[in-house]
Amino acid sequence: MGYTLPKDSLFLGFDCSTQSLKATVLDANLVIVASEFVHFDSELPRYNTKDGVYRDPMVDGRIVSPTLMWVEALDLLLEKLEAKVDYRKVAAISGSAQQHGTVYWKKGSKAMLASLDPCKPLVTHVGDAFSLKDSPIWMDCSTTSQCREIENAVGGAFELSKLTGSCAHERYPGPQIRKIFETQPDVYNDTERISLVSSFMASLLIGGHASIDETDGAGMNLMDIKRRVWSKIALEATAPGLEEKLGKLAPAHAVAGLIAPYFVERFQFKDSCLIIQWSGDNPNSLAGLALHSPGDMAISLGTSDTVFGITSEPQPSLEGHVFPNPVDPTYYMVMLVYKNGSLTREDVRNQYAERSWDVFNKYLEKTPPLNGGKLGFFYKEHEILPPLPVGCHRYVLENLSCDSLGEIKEHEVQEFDPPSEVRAIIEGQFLSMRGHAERIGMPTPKRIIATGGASSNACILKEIANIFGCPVYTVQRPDSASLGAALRAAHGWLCNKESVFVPISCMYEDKLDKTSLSAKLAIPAGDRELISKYTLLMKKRMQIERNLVDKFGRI
Ligand code: ADP
Ligand code: XUL
Repeated sequence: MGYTLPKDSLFLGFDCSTQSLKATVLDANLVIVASEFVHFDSELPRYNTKDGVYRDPMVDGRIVSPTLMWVEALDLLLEKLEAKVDYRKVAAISGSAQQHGTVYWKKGSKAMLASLDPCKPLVTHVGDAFSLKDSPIWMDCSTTSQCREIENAVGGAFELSKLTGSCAHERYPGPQIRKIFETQPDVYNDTERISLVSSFMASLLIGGHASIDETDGAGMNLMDIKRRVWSKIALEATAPGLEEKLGKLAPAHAVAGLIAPYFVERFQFKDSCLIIQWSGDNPNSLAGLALHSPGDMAISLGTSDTVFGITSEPQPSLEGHVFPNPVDPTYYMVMLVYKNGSLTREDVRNQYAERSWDVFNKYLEKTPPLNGGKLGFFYKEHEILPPLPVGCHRYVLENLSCDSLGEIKEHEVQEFDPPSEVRAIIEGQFLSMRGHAERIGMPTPKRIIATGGASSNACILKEIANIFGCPVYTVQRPDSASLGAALRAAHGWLCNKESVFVPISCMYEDKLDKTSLSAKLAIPAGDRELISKYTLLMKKRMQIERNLVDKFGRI
């Protein structure tokens, strides 16, 4: 059965990502009618961030963002968007945020949130609301010892993965919270509530502490993935009294609350405007890309690179992540995450391609597929997958033309010529995605939908089609996360109206092409012969990667 949304209504979706806060507005036909963004570094220069973050020079791997910058960005974005959107028509708002970042609300902050004065900007009200000024974010990797402590306490990495959907990861809230409990006990004790970036932004909008949604909650090493409740054993392994500080979990399609009077008076939203639970950026992208069946794969090329798909039978492992599907409670999403995404590509571009994507693309076009056997591993940041420290490793492979893995030998080199550096980073990143996706049992993709900033680059998409051997699609806007959030706002509104869960596809079934959710073929599948050569190269790469992890891997 198809459902229609009220004719004149609008649905607003945000995405609080690493580098910017974005917004997308959908009308009742699920067509984008407006979008806007605030770029943190350039538009909020007083926070002095670089790429939206602070890298702590004193503590190796500690990466945080100023919590108040996100607060100020919300007011600023609403001011910018006001010229384009009649806020009185907005029936519901939802959002997306970088996953895993944590916000620490001080004791008494609930009362502060409940009394926001519309005459003054948000930032003046919550300036003193946090027990920790800067929020540890997904790029942080300073919690290795806490990861091991938590894993050991629950019976090992694989046990934790079976229980929560992932083994312990440095960027996950469980280890982050444990580190604060261990190293700053006063901060931990003074904390009334811990939010994820997603539930934090929802909290501002409802003027109260919003629940953490089950999907983003799965990315914490704290939630029982099967039962979708906090896991007592994981909580105990992390910090005392934690359950109370986390509050309740809620499904991603649930209503978090009505919009706070602050936004009604300051921006003229209707007081009946619903705030639907916010969730993580990757889950929101899954919704925004309308992924619906196993074999649909998405590659998001943002600050981080992620690969994700859908499954009904998740198999938690040591490398990927399992989350509940944010728009279908019967399914799960599986995901791989790379920290060295766009910023590492930019680094190679700046060093070898005159700081220009045009030159970068020219180099990609003039170098042959397989790069004459030049294979690179580029880690500008500590990598998650594989767990390797900062560094670059370059190899030249011999006998690549033969069919047997055993006969291909490698020798290490210091540097390639600039065009080969460019091809090496691109081929390396996508060969790794293919190798790891196969290893965690993601179905062979029938099609790939590319999204995120770098998906606007057709030369990069061509390499994806060649390496994976399937067609690559793109969407109207590379920012699928805020689009997914706007769609989820409409979905949550509908579920609330019907007082029952409504499958999201009912909203666009038979008319996907007329909505802004449709995907367009960007690059057809690559040549079959080339794909089998890439298969061999991928296997060789996985072998070398294993050796690198044995030699340099973080324990
Ligand atoms: P996030 O949402 O994580 O903040 P985005 O998805 O907005 O990030 O992506 C931003 C990144 O997109 C930039 O860091 C930049 O490297 C990359 N990007 C933008 N245009 C291109 C291009 N033409 N080719 C490759 N990468 C690009
Ligand atoms: C996912 C992850 C990143 C962030 C980036 O596990 O760490 O993709 O969500 O915003």
